[in-house]
Amino acid sequence: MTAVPHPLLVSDEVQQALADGTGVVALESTLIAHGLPRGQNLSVARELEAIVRKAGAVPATIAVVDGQPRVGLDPEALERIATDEEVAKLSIRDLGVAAALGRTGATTVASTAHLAALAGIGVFATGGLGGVHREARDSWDESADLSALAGTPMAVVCAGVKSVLDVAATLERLESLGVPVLGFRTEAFPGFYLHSSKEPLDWRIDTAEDVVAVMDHMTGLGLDDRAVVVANPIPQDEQLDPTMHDRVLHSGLALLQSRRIRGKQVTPFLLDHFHTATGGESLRVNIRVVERNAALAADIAVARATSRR
Ligand code: PSU
Ligand code: MN
Repeated sequence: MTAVPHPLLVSDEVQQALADGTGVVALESTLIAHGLPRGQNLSVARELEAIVRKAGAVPATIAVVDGQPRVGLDPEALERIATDEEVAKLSIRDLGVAAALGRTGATTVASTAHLAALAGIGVFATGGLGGVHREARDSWDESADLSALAGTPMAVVCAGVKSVLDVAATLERLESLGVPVLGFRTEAFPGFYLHSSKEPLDWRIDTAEDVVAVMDHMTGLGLDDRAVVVANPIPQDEQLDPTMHDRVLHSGLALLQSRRIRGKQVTPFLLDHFHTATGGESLRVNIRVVERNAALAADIAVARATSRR
Protein backbone atom coordinates (compact mmCIF):
# COMPACT_ATOMS: atom_id res chain seq x y z
CA MET A 1 0.00 0.00 0.00
CA THR A 2 1.29 3.41 -0.89
CA ALA A 3 0.67 6.12 1.66
CA VAL A 4 -2.10 8.55 0.77
CA PRO A 5 -0.38 11.87 0.02
CA HIS A 6 -1.56 15.11 1.54
CA PRO A 7 -4.86 15.71 -0.27
CA LEU A 8 -4.02 19.24 -1.27
CA LEU A 9 -0.79 21.19 -1.49
CA VAL A 10 -1.57 24.89 -1.15
CA SER A 11 1.38 27.18 -1.97
CA ASP A 12 2.78 29.35 0.82
CA GLU A 13 1.69 32.50 -0.98
CA VAL A 14 -1.90 31.33 -1.34
CA GLN A 15 -2.02 30.05 2.25
CA GLN A 16 -0.76 33.40 3.46
CA ALA A 17 -3.31 35.31 1.39
CA LEU A 18 -6.16 33.14 2.67
CA ALA A 19 -5.00 33.64 6.25
CA ASP A 20 -4.62 37.43 5.80
CA GLY A 21 -7.95 37.84 4.05
CA THR A 22 -6.30 38.98 0.81
CA GLY A 23 -8.36 38.25 -2.31
CA VAL A 24 -7.43 35.00 -4.09
CA VAL A 25 -8.42 34.01 -7.65
CA ALA A 26 -8.34 30.38 -8.77
CA LEU A 27 -7.19 29.83 -12.37
CA GLU A 28 -7.73 26.62 -14.31
CA SER A 29 -5.02 24.76 -16.18
CA THR A 30 -6.92 22.83 -18.89
CA LEU A 31 -7.31 25.98 -20.94
CA ILE A 32 -3.52 26.33 -20.70
CA ALA A 33 -2.55 22.71 -21.44
CA HIS A 34 -5.32 21.73 -23.86
CA GLY A 35 -7.14 24.89 -24.94
CA LEU A 36 -4.26 27.03 -26.20
CA PRO A 37 -1.47 26.01 -28.58
CA ARG A 38 1.99 25.11 -27.33
CA GLY A 39 4.40 27.99 -27.76
CA GLN A 40 1.89 30.57 -26.61
CA ASN A 41 0.22 28.90 -23.67
CA LEU A 42 2.98 29.40 -21.10
CA SER A 43 3.16 33.15 -21.65
CA VAL A 44 -0.64 33.36 -21.33
CA ALA A 45 -0.53 31.38 -18.08
CA ARG A 46 2.06 33.79 -16.68
CA GLU A 47 0.15 36.82 -17.97
CA LEU A 48 -3.07 35.69 -16.25
CA GLU A 49 -1.23 35.47 -12.94
CA ALA A 50 0.29 38.92 -13.52
CA ILE A 51 -3.13 40.43 -14.25
CA VAL A 52 -4.54 39.06 -10.99
CA ARG A 53 -1.57 40.42 -9.02
CA LYS A 54 -1.83 43.83 -10.65
CA ALA A 55 -5.43 44.09 -9.43
CA GLY A 56 -4.29 43.39 -5.86
CA ALA A 57 -5.24 39.72 -5.55
CA VAL A 58 -3.19 36.52 -5.42
CA PRO A 59 -3.47 33.98 -8.28
CA ALA A 60 -3.86 30.28 -7.54
CA THR A 61 -3.37 28.22 -10.69
CA ILE A 62 -4.55 24.69 -10.01
CA ALA A 63 -3.30 21.36 -11.42
CA VAL A 64 -2.22 17.87 -10.37
CA VAL A 65 1.56 17.34 -10.44
CA ASP A 66 2.90 13.79 -9.99
CA GLY A 67 -0.33 12.83 -8.26
CA GLN A 68 -0.32 15.84 -5.95
CA PRO A 69 -3.26 18.22 -6.36
CA ARG A 70 -1.77 21.69 -6.07
CA VAL A 71 -3.36 25.08 -5.47
CA GLY A 72 -0.90 27.77 -6.52
CA LEU A 73 1.88 26.55 -8.82
CA ASP A 74 5.54 27.52 -8.63
CA PRO A 75 7.13 28.63 -11.95
CA GLU A 76 8.52 25.13 -12.63
CA ALA A 77 5.15 23.43 -12.17
CA LEU A 78 3.42 26.05 -14.33
CA GLU A 79 5.96 25.48 -17.08
CA ARG A 80 5.51 21.73 -16.84
CA ILE A 81 1.73 21.97 -17.19
CA ALA A 82 2.11 24.20 -20.24
CA THR A 83 4.85 22.24 -22.02
CA ASP A 84 4.90 18.58 -20.96
CA GLU A 85 3.40 16.19 -23.55
CA GLU A 86 2.08 13.84 -20.86
CA VAL A 87 -0.33 16.26 -19.18
CA ALA A 88 -3.77 14.62 -18.90
CA LYS A 89 -7.09 16.47 -18.95
CA LEU A 90 -8.57 15.87 -15.52
CA SER A 91 -12.22 16.43 -14.86
CA ILE A 92 -13.67 15.98 -11.41
CA ARG A 93 -14.00 12.19 -11.64
CA ASP A 94 -10.35 11.83 -12.62
CA LEU A 95 -8.88 13.54 -9.55
CA GLY A 96 -8.80 10.53 -7.24
CA VAL A 97 -7.39 8.29 -9.98
CA ALA A 98 -4.66 10.74 -10.99
CA ALA A 99 -3.71 11.16 -7.32
CA ALA A 100 -3.59 7.40 -6.75
CA LEU A 101 -1.52 6.71 -9.88
CA GLY A 102 0.83 9.66 -9.46
CA ARG A 103 -0.19 11.27 -12.75
CA THR A 104 0.22 14.85 -13.91
CA GLY A 105 -2.76 16.65 -15.34
CA ALA A 106 -4.50 19.91 -15.97
CA THR A 107 -7.81 20.59 -14.25
CA THR A 108 -11.05 21.60 -15.98
CA VAL A 109 -13.61 24.06 -14.65
CA ALA A 110 -15.24 21.23 -12.68
CA SER A 111 -12.09 19.94 -11.01
CA THR A 112 -10.49 23.37 -10.56
CA ALA A 113 -13.60 24.72 -8.82
CA HIS A 114 -13.72 21.65 -6.60
CA LEU A 115 -10.08 21.94 -5.49
CA ALA A 116 -10.34 25.71 -5.10
CA ALA A 117 -13.36 25.38 -2.80
CA LEU A 118 -11.53 22.72 -0.80
CA ALA A 119 -8.71 25.22 -0.26
CA GLY A 120 -11.15 27.94 0.84
CA ILE A 121 -11.05 30.03 -2.36
CA GLY A 122 -14.32 31.64 -3.49
CA VAL A 123 -13.56 33.25 -6.87
CA PHE A 124 -12.43 31.57 -10.08
CA ALA A 125 -11.69 32.76 -13.62
CA THR A 126 -11.88 30.67 -16.79
CA GLY A 127 -12.52 31.26 -20.50
CA GLY A 128 -15.72 29.44 -21.35
CA LEU A 129 -17.61 26.89 -19.30
CA GLY A 130 -18.20 23.40 -20.57
CA GLY A 131 -21.86 22.67 -21.24
CA VAL A 132 -24.36 20.70 -23.28
CA HIS A 133 -22.96 19.64 -26.64
CA ARG A 134 -24.96 19.82 -29.84
CA GLU A 135 -26.26 16.33 -30.60
CA ALA A 136 -26.35 15.72 -26.84
CA ARG A 137 -29.70 14.04 -27.32
CA ASP A 138 -27.79 11.20 -29.02
CA SER A 139 -24.34 11.48 -27.47
CA TRP A 140 -25.38 12.45 -23.91
CA ASP A 141 -22.33 14.70 -23.93
CA GLU A 142 -22.86 17.23 -21.20
CA SER A 143 -19.78 18.63 -19.47
CA ALA A 144 -19.23 17.66 -15.85
CA ASP A 145 -18.68 21.40 -15.35
CA LEU A 146 -22.44 21.84 -14.98
CA SER A 147 -23.03 19.36 -12.17
CA ALA A 148 -19.86 20.58 -10.45
CA LEU A 149 -21.20 24.14 -10.53
CA ALA A 150 -24.39 22.92 -8.89
CA GLY A 151 -22.42 21.59 -5.92
CA THR A 152 -19.48 23.96 -5.50
CA PRO A 153 -19.60 27.34 -3.73
CA MET A 154 -17.72 29.64 -6.11
CA ALA A 155 -18.10 32.76 -8.23
CA VAL A 156 -17.04 31.60 -11.68
CA VAL A 157 -16.16 34.33 -14.19
CA CYS A 158 -16.48 33.19 -17.81
CA ALA A 159 -17.40 34.54 -21.24
CA GLY A 160 -20.32 32.17 -21.55
CA VAL A 161 -19.80 28.80 -23.16
CA LYS A 162 -18.01 28.03 -26.38
CA SER A 163 -20.26 28.40 -29.39
CA VAL A 164 -19.45 24.82 -30.33
CA LEU A 165 -21.98 23.90 -27.63
CA ASP A 166 -25.77 24.11 -27.51
CA VAL A 167 -25.93 27.43 -25.67
CA ALA A 168 -29.69 27.48 -25.04
CA ALA A 169 -29.67 23.92 -23.69
CA THR A 170 -26.73 24.76 -21.42
CA LEU A 171 -28.64 27.72 -19.96
CA GLU A 172 -31.67 25.48 -19.39
CA ARG A 173 -29.51 22.98 -17.52
CA LEU A 174 -28.02 25.73 -15.35
CA GLU A 175 -31.56 26.78 -14.49
CA SER A 176 -32.57 23.20 -13.60
CA LEU A 177 -29.46 22.84 -11.47
CA GLY A 178 -30.29 26.04 -9.58
CA VAL A 179 -27.15 27.93 -10.60
CA PRO A 180 -27.67 31.69 -11.05
CA VAL A 181 -26.19 33.36 -14.13
CA LEU A 182 -25.38 37.08 -13.92
CA GLY A 183 -24.68 39.11 -17.02
CA PHE A 184 -21.82 41.48 -16.21
CA ARG A 185 -22.86 44.77 -17.79
CA THR A 186 -24.97 42.85 -20.31
CA GLU A 187 -28.52 41.54 -20.71
CA ALA A 188 -27.48 38.68 -23.01
CA PHE A 189 -25.40 35.59 -22.36
CA PRO A 190 -21.98 36.13 -23.99
CA GLY A 191 -20.95 33.97 -26.95
CA PHE A 192 -17.32 33.35 -25.93
CA TYR A 193 -15.67 34.45 -29.23
CA LEU A 194 -18.68 36.73 -29.80
CA HIS A 195 -19.98 39.55 -27.63
CA SER A 196 -23.42 37.97 -27.46
CA SER A 197 -24.94 34.52 -27.94
CA LYS A 198 -28.29 36.33 -28.34
CA GLU A 199 -29.70 34.24 -25.48
CA PRO A 200 -31.32 36.58 -22.94
CA LEU A 201 -30.41 36.53 -19.24
CA ASP A 202 -32.68 37.28 -16.29
CA TRP A 203 -30.11 39.29 -14.37
CA ARG A 204 -27.67 42.05 -15.15
CA ILE A 205 -25.02 43.16 -12.61
CA ASP A 206 -22.84 46.21 -13.13
CA THR A 207 -20.19 46.13 -10.41
CA ALA A 208 -17.87 43.68 -8.66
CA GLU A 209 -19.41 44.85 -5.37
CA ASP A 210 -22.85 43.70 -6.53
CA VAL A 211 -21.45 40.26 -7.38
CA VAL A 212 -20.11 40.09 -3.81
CA ALA A 213 -23.53 41.15 -2.49
CA VAL A 214 -25.15 38.29 -4.44
CA MET A 215 -22.62 35.84 -2.98
CA ASP A 216 -23.22 37.12 0.56
CA HIS A 217 -26.98 36.89 0.23
CA MET A 218 -26.73 33.39 -1.22
CA THR A 219 -24.73 32.44 1.87
CA GLY A 220 -27.32 34.01 4.14
CA LEU A 221 -30.05 32.08 2.37
CA GLY A 222 -28.26 28.74 2.59
CA LEU A 223 -27.56 28.78 -1.15
CA ASP A 224 -23.78 28.78 -0.84
CA ASP A 225 -23.62 25.12 -1.75
CA ARG A 226 -23.52 26.13 -5.42
CA ALA A 227 -21.73 28.44 -7.81
CA VAL A 228 -22.78 31.76 -9.25
CA VAL A 229 -21.81 32.26 -12.89
CA VAL A 230 -20.58 35.75 -13.79
CA ALA A 231 -20.84 36.08 -17.56
CA ASN A 232 -18.39 38.68 -18.84
CA PRO A 233 -18.65 39.35 -22.59
CA ILE A 234 -15.82 40.37 -24.88
CA PRO A 235 -16.57 43.92 -26.14
CA GLN A 236 -18.20 44.09 -29.56
CA ASP A 237 -15.18 45.76 -31.16
CA GLU A 238 -12.83 42.98 -30.02
CA GLN A 239 -14.98 39.98 -30.94
CA LEU A 240 -14.31 37.48 -33.72
CA ASP A 241 -15.87 38.44 -37.03
CA PRO A 242 -19.31 36.75 -36.84
CA THR A 243 -19.25 35.58 -40.48
CA MET A 244 -15.87 33.96 -39.98
CA HIS A 245 -17.12 32.50 -36.71
CA ASP A 246 -20.15 30.82 -38.30
CA ARG A 247 -18.14 29.44 -41.21
CA VAL A 248 -15.45 27.91 -38.99
CA LEU A 249 -18.02 26.54 -36.58
CA HIS A 250 -19.74 24.69 -39.42
CA SER A 251 -16.54 23.17 -40.75
CA GLY A 252 -15.44 22.20 -37.22
CA LEU A 253 -18.69 20.41 -36.44
CA ALA A 254 -18.50 18.55 -39.77
CA LEU A 255 -14.93 17.41 -39.02
CA LEU A 256 -16.00 16.21 -35.60
CA GLN A 257 -18.54 13.93 -37.28
CA SER A 258 -16.31 12.63 -40.05
CA ARG A 259 -13.36 11.94 -37.72
CA ARG A 260 -15.59 10.48 -35.00
CA ILE A 261 -14.03 12.58 -32.25
CA ARG A 262 -15.60 11.77 -28.89
CA GLY A 263 -15.47 12.44 -25.16
CA LYS A 264 -12.85 14.69 -23.68
CA GLN A 265 -11.16 15.22 -27.05
CA VAL A 266 -14.16 17.13 -28.42
CA THR A 267 -13.49 20.51 -26.78
CA PRO A 268 -9.71 20.63 -27.45
CA PHE A 269 -10.27 19.50 -31.06
CA LEU A 270 -12.79 22.22 -31.80
CA LEU A 271 -10.73 24.93 -30.13
CA ASP A 272 -7.69 23.88 -32.17
CA HIS A 273 -9.74 23.86 -35.36
CA PHE A 274 -10.89 27.40 -34.65
CA HIS A 275 -7.34 28.58 -34.02
CA THR A 276 -6.09 27.06 -37.29
CA ALA A 277 -9.06 27.88 -39.50
CA THR A 278 -9.28 31.52 -38.42
CA GLY A 279 -5.55 32.05 -38.99
CA GLY A 280 -5.03 32.83 -35.31
CA GLU A 281 -7.91 35.32 -34.99
CA SER A 282 -9.86 33.09 -32.59
CA LEU A 283 -6.69 32.63 -30.56
CA ARG A 284 -6.32 36.38 -30.18
CA VAL A 285 -9.95 36.57 -28.98
CA ASN A 286 -9.57 33.56 -26.69
CA ILE A 287 -6.55 35.14 -24.99
CA ARG A 288 -8.36 38.47 -24.56
CA VAL A 289 -11.35 36.63 -23.09
CA VAL A 290 -9.32 34.86 -20.42
CA GLU A 291 -7.32 38.00 -19.61
CA ARG A 292 -10.48 40.05 -19.14
CA ASN A 293 -12.03 37.32 -17.00
CA ALA A 294 -8.94 37.12 -14.79
CA ALA A 295 -9.10 40.89 -14.30
CA LEU A 296 -12.79 40.86 -13.37
CA ALA A 297 -12.34 37.87 -11.05
CA ALA A 298 -9.54 39.74 -9.30
CA ASP A 299 -11.80 42.80 -8.85
CA ILE A 300 -14.47 40.55 -7.33
CA ALA A 301 -11.94 38.86 -5.03
CA VAL A 302 -10.61 42.25 -3.88
CA ALA A 303 -14.14 43.63 -3.35
CA ARG A 304 -14.99 40.54 -1.31
CA ALA A 305 -11.83 40.82 0.78
CA THR A 306 -12.53 44.53 1.38
CA SER A 307 -16.14 43.92 2.43
CA ARG A 308 -14.95 41.44 5.04
CA ARG A 309 -12.46 43.77 6.70
N1 PSU B 1 -12.30 27.63 -21.62
C1 PSU B 1 -11.35 27.93 -22.54
N2 PSU B 1 -10.58 26.92 -23.00
C2 PSU B 1 -10.72 25.64 -22.53
C3 PSU B 1 -11.72 25.33 -21.56
C4 PSU B 1 -12.49 26.37 -21.14
O1 PSU B 1 -11.21 29.08 -22.94
O2 PSU B 1 -9.94 24.78 -22.95
C5 PSU B 1 -11.85 23.92 -20.99
C6 PSU B 1 -12.29 24.06 -19.54
O3 PSU B 1 -11.32 23.44 -18.74
C7 PSU B 1 -13.60 23.33 -19.45
C8 PSU B 1 -13.39 22.28 -20.47
O4 PSU B 1 -13.86 22.86 -18.14
O5 PSU B 1 -12.80 23.02 -21.55
C9 PSU B 1 -14.66 21.56 -20.84
O6 PSU B 1 -14.34 20.32 -21.37
P1 PSU B 1 -15.48 19.22 -21.55
O7 PSU B 1 -16.42 19.80 -22.57
O8 PSU B 1 -14.77 17.98 -22.07
O9 PSU B 1 -16.10 19.00 -20.20
MN1 MN C 1 -17.78 16.17 -22.81
